[in-house]
Amino acid sequence: MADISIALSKGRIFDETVPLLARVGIAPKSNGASSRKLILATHRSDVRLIIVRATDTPTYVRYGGADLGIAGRDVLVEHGGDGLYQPVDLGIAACRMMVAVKKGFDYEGAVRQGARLRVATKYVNITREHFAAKGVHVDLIRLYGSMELAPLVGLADAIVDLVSTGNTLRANDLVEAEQIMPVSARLIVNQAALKTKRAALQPLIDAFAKAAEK
Ligand code: PRT
Ligand code: MG
Repeated sequence: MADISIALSKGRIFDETVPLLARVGIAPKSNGASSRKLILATHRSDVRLIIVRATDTPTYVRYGGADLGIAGRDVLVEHGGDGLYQPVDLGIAACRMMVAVKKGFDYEGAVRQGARLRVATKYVNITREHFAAKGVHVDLIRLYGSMELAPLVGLADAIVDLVSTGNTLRANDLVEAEQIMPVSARLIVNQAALKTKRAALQPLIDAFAKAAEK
Protein backbone atom coordinates (compact mmCIF):
# COMPACT_ATOMS: atom_id res chain seq x y z
CA MET A 1 0.00 0.00 0.00
CA ALA A 2 1.22 3.52 -0.81
CA ASP A 3 2.57 5.50 2.13
CA ILE A 4 0.72 8.69 2.89
CA SER A 5 2.09 11.70 4.79
CA ILE A 6 0.02 14.56 6.21
CA ALA A 7 1.72 17.90 7.03
CA LEU A 8 0.33 20.02 9.84
CA SER A 9 1.49 22.53 12.43
CA LYS A 10 1.60 22.20 16.20
CA GLY A 11 -0.72 24.27 18.33
CA ARG A 12 -4.32 24.89 17.46
CA ILE A 13 -4.22 23.24 14.02
CA PHE A 14 -2.83 20.02 15.53
CA ASP A 15 -5.19 20.15 18.52
CA GLU A 16 -8.27 20.62 16.35
CA THR A 17 -7.14 18.12 13.71
CA VAL A 18 -6.69 15.21 16.14
CA PRO A 19 -10.48 14.76 16.72
CA LEU A 20 -11.05 14.97 12.94
CA LEU A 21 -8.32 12.38 12.35
CA ALA A 22 -9.98 10.13 14.91
CA ARG A 23 -13.20 10.25 12.90
CA VAL A 24 -11.17 9.37 9.80
CA GLY A 25 -9.72 6.41 11.71
CA ILE A 26 -6.22 7.80 12.27
CA ALA A 27 -4.61 8.27 15.69
CA PRO A 28 -1.03 9.42 16.30
CA LYS A 29 1.00 6.84 18.26
CA SER A 30 2.69 9.42 20.48
CA ASN A 31 1.26 12.58 21.98
CA GLY A 32 2.25 15.09 19.28
CA ALA A 33 1.72 18.18 21.39
CA SER A 34 4.45 17.22 23.85
CA SER A 35 6.68 15.23 21.52
CA ARG A 36 9.74 16.80 19.91
CA LYS A 37 9.52 14.39 17.04
CA LEU A 38 8.84 15.95 13.64
CA ILE A 39 7.54 12.75 12.08
CA LEU A 40 4.78 11.00 14.00
CA ALA A 41 3.73 7.44 13.29
CA THR A 42 0.04 6.65 13.50
CA HIS A 43 -1.89 3.49 14.26
CA ARG A 44 -2.40 3.13 10.51
CA SER A 45 0.93 1.75 9.33
CA ASP A 46 0.60 3.51 5.93
CA VAL A 47 -0.05 7.01 7.34
CA ARG A 48 2.36 9.37 9.11
CA LEU A 49 2.12 12.97 10.28
CA ILE A 50 4.80 15.58 9.46
CA ILE A 51 5.05 18.48 11.92
CA VAL A 52 5.92 21.82 10.25
CA ARG A 53 5.58 25.57 10.86
CA ALA A 54 2.06 26.75 9.92
CA THR A 55 3.39 28.99 7.14
CA ASP A 56 5.47 26.12 5.71
CA THR A 57 2.58 23.65 5.27
CA PRO A 58 1.67 24.74 1.69
CA THR A 59 5.35 24.55 0.68
CA TYR A 60 5.78 20.99 1.98
CA VAL A 61 2.66 19.84 0.14
CA ARG A 62 3.36 21.71 -3.10
CA TYR A 63 6.84 20.20 -3.45
CA GLY A 64 5.82 16.71 -2.37
CA GLY A 65 7.37 16.73 1.12
CA ALA A 66 3.90 15.61 2.15
CA ASP A 67 0.94 14.27 0.16
CA LEU A 68 -1.71 16.05 2.22
CA GLY A 69 -1.66 19.04 4.53
CA ILE A 70 -3.87 21.06 6.81
CA ALA A 71 -3.45 24.83 6.51
CA GLY A 72 -5.36 27.95 7.52
CA ARG A 73 -7.00 29.98 4.76
CA ASP A 74 -4.94 32.95 6.01
CA VAL A 75 -1.72 31.09 5.16
CA LEU A 76 -3.05 29.84 1.81
CA VAL A 77 -4.17 33.30 0.68
CA GLU A 78 -1.11 35.16 2.01
CA HIS A 79 1.56 32.74 0.76
CA GLY A 80 -0.27 31.37 -2.24
CA GLY A 81 -2.27 28.20 -2.64
CA ASP A 82 -1.06 27.86 -6.24
CA GLY A 83 -0.37 24.34 -7.43
CA LEU A 84 -2.38 22.87 -4.59
CA TYR A 85 -5.67 21.05 -4.75
CA GLN A 86 -7.92 22.32 -1.90
CA PRO A 87 -10.83 19.88 -1.80
CA VAL A 88 -12.20 20.33 1.73
CA ASP A 89 -12.88 23.23 4.10
CA LEU A 90 -12.43 21.41 7.40
CA GLY A 91 -14.14 24.16 9.40
CA ILE A 92 -11.55 23.92 12.20
CA ALA A 93 -9.29 26.62 13.71
CA ALA A 94 -11.97 29.13 12.75
CA CYS A 95 -11.40 32.84 13.18
CA ARG A 96 -11.63 36.00 11.11
CA MET A 97 -9.12 38.30 9.43
CA MET A 98 -9.83 41.78 10.74
CA VAL A 99 -8.71 45.37 10.53
CA ALA A 100 -8.48 46.62 14.12
CA VAL A 101 -7.76 50.07 15.53
CA LYS A 102 -7.26 51.75 18.89
CA LYS A 103 -10.53 52.46 20.68
CA GLY A 104 -11.64 55.96 19.70
CA PHE A 105 -9.77 56.05 16.36
CA ASP A 106 -12.19 57.17 13.62
CA TYR A 107 -11.46 54.48 11.02
CA GLU A 108 -14.54 55.19 8.87
CA GLY A 109 -13.68 58.87 8.87
CA ALA A 110 -10.06 58.29 7.95
CA VAL A 111 -11.06 56.02 5.07
CA ARG A 112 -13.76 58.45 3.90
CA GLN A 113 -11.38 61.41 3.91
CA GLY A 114 -8.82 59.45 1.90
CA ALA A 115 -6.23 59.74 4.66
CA ARG A 116 -3.05 57.71 4.29
CA LEU A 117 -3.29 54.87 6.80
CA ARG A 118 -0.31 53.23 8.46
CA VAL A 119 -1.15 49.54 8.81
CA ALA A 120 1.00 47.02 10.69
CA THR A 121 0.64 43.32 9.89
CA LYS A 122 2.34 40.07 9.03
CA TYR A 123 -0.27 39.59 6.29
CA VAL A 124 1.19 42.17 3.90
CA ASN A 125 -0.22 40.68 0.67
CA ILE A 126 -3.77 40.30 2.00
CA THR A 127 -3.60 43.81 3.50
CA ARG A 128 -2.24 45.41 0.34
CA GLU A 129 -4.97 43.82 -1.79
CA HIS A 130 -7.74 44.65 0.66
CA PHE A 131 -6.93 48.36 0.77
CA ALA A 132 -6.11 48.58 -2.93
CA ALA A 133 -9.60 47.21 -3.71
CA LYS A 134 -11.08 49.95 -1.49
CA GLY A 135 -8.89 52.61 -3.08
CA VAL A 136 -7.33 53.45 0.29
CA HIS A 137 -3.66 54.46 0.39
CA VAL A 138 -1.69 52.57 3.02
CA ASP A 139 1.84 52.51 4.33
CA LEU A 140 2.47 48.87 5.19
CA ILE A 141 4.60 48.03 8.21
CA ARG A 142 5.62 44.39 8.26
CA LEU A 143 5.74 42.78 11.68
CA TYR A 144 6.31 39.15 12.65
CA GLY A 145 4.19 39.07 15.80
CA SER A 146 2.46 41.04 18.57
CA MET A 147 0.77 43.27 16.03
CA GLU A 148 -1.57 44.49 18.77
CA LEU A 149 1.22 46.59 20.19
CA ALA A 150 1.72 48.76 17.11
CA PRO A 151 -1.27 51.15 17.48
CA LEU A 152 -0.64 51.49 21.22
CA VAL A 153 2.84 52.92 20.75
CA GLY A 154 2.01 55.03 17.71
CA LEU A 155 3.73 52.77 15.19
CA ALA A 156 0.53 52.32 13.18
CA ASP A 157 -3.07 53.55 12.88
CA ALA A 158 -4.42 50.06 12.30
CA ILE A 159 -3.44 46.41 12.30
CA VAL A 160 -4.58 43.44 10.25
CA ASP A 161 -4.64 40.22 12.28
CA LEU A 162 -6.68 37.16 13.10
CA VAL A 163 -9.31 37.42 15.81
CA SER A 164 -11.16 34.54 17.41
CA THR A 165 -12.52 35.36 20.87
CA GLY A 166 -11.58 39.04 20.68
CA ASN A 167 -9.86 38.79 24.07
CA THR A 168 -6.48 39.90 22.75
CA LEU A 169 -7.95 43.04 21.17
CA ARG A 170 -9.97 43.86 24.31
CA ALA A 171 -6.96 43.38 26.57
CA ASN A 172 -5.07 45.96 24.51
CA ASP A 173 -7.80 48.61 24.06
CA LEU A 174 -8.29 47.79 20.39
CA VAL A 175 -11.57 47.34 18.53
CA GLU A 176 -12.58 45.57 15.32
CA ALA A 177 -12.99 48.06 12.48
CA GLU A 178 -13.66 45.85 9.45
CA GLN A 179 -13.69 42.17 8.51
CA ILE A 180 -11.49 41.13 5.58
CA MET A 181 -12.45 37.45 5.45
CA PRO A 182 -13.57 34.50 7.52
CA VAL A 183 -10.77 31.96 8.08
CA SER A 184 -10.76 28.21 8.74
CA ALA A 185 -8.37 25.38 7.95
CA ARG A 186 -8.44 23.51 4.62
CA LEU A 187 -7.26 20.10 3.53
CA ILE A 188 -4.65 20.59 0.80
CA VAL A 189 -3.37 17.95 -1.59
CA ASN A 190 -0.25 17.55 -3.75
CA GLN A 191 -1.53 17.41 -7.33
CA ALA A 192 1.00 14.86 -8.59
CA ALA A 193 0.36 12.56 -5.62
CA LEU A 194 -3.35 12.71 -6.35
CA LYS A 195 -2.62 11.17 -9.74
CA THR A 196 0.00 8.60 -8.72
CA LYS A 197 -1.59 7.59 -5.38
CA ARG A 198 -5.25 8.21 -6.10
CA ALA A 199 -6.39 4.79 -4.89
CA ALA A 200 -4.91 5.52 -1.45
CA LEU A 201 -5.62 9.27 -1.26
CA GLN A 202 -9.17 9.59 -2.59
CA PRO A 203 -10.80 7.49 0.19
CA LEU A 204 -8.90 9.56 2.76
CA ILE A 205 -10.01 12.86 1.17
CA ASP A 206 -13.61 11.59 1.11
CA ALA A 207 -13.32 10.55 4.77
CA PHE A 208 -12.04 14.03 5.72
CA ALA A 209 -14.96 15.62 3.84
CA LYS A 210 -17.40 13.39 5.72
CA ALA A 211 -15.71 14.00 9.09
CA ALA A 212 -15.79 17.77 8.52
CA GLU A 213 -19.53 18.03 7.84
CA LYS A 214 -21.52 18.32 11.04
O1 PRT B 1 2.46 30.66 16.78
P1 PRT B 1 3.50 30.40 15.72
O2 PRT B 1 4.34 31.59 15.46
O3 PRT B 1 4.27 29.13 15.94
O4 PRT B 1 2.75 30.11 14.35
P2 PRT B 1 1.27 30.48 13.99
O5 PRT B 1 0.79 31.67 14.78
O6 PRT B 1 1.18 30.58 12.51
O7 PRT B 1 0.55 29.17 14.44
P3 PRT B 1 -0.78 29.05 15.29
O8 PRT B 1 -0.84 27.64 15.74
O9 PRT B 1 -0.84 30.13 16.31
O10 PRT B 1 -1.90 29.34 14.20
C1 PRT B 1 -2.09 28.44 13.15
C2 PRT B 1 -3.38 28.80 12.44
O11 PRT B 1 -4.47 28.82 13.37
C3 PRT B 1 -3.43 30.15 11.78
O12 PRT B 1 -2.77 30.13 10.53
C4 PRT B 1 -4.95 30.35 11.63
O13 PRT B 1 -5.42 29.77 10.43
C5 PRT B 1 -5.53 29.59 12.83
N1 PRT B 1 -6.06 30.46 13.89
C6 PRT B 1 -7.34 30.41 14.34
C7 PRT B 1 -5.42 31.43 14.58
C8 PRT B 1 -6.36 31.99 15.47
N2 PRT B 1 -7.54 31.32 15.31
C9 PRT B 1 -5.96 33.08 16.35
N3 PRT B 1 -6.77 33.58 17.12
N4 PRT B 1 -4.15 31.88 14.54
C10 PRT B 1 -3.77 32.87 15.38
N5 PRT B 1 -4.63 33.48 16.27
C11 PRT B 1 -4.02 34.54 17.14
C12 PRT B 1 -4.15 35.93 16.53
O14 PRT B 1 -3.09 36.17 15.63
C13 PRT B 1 -4.09 36.84 17.77
O15 PRT B 1 -2.75 37.06 18.18
O16 PRT B 1 -4.66 34.61 18.41
C14 PRT B 1 -4.78 35.97 18.83
C15 PRT B 1 -6.21 36.41 18.89
O17 PRT B 1 -7.00 35.46 19.52
P4 PRT B 1 -8.26 35.95 20.40
O18 PRT B 1 -8.95 34.67 20.79
O19 PRT B 1 -7.72 36.68 21.58
O20 PRT B 1 -9.15 36.81 19.54
MG1 MG C 1 0.59 31.82 16.88
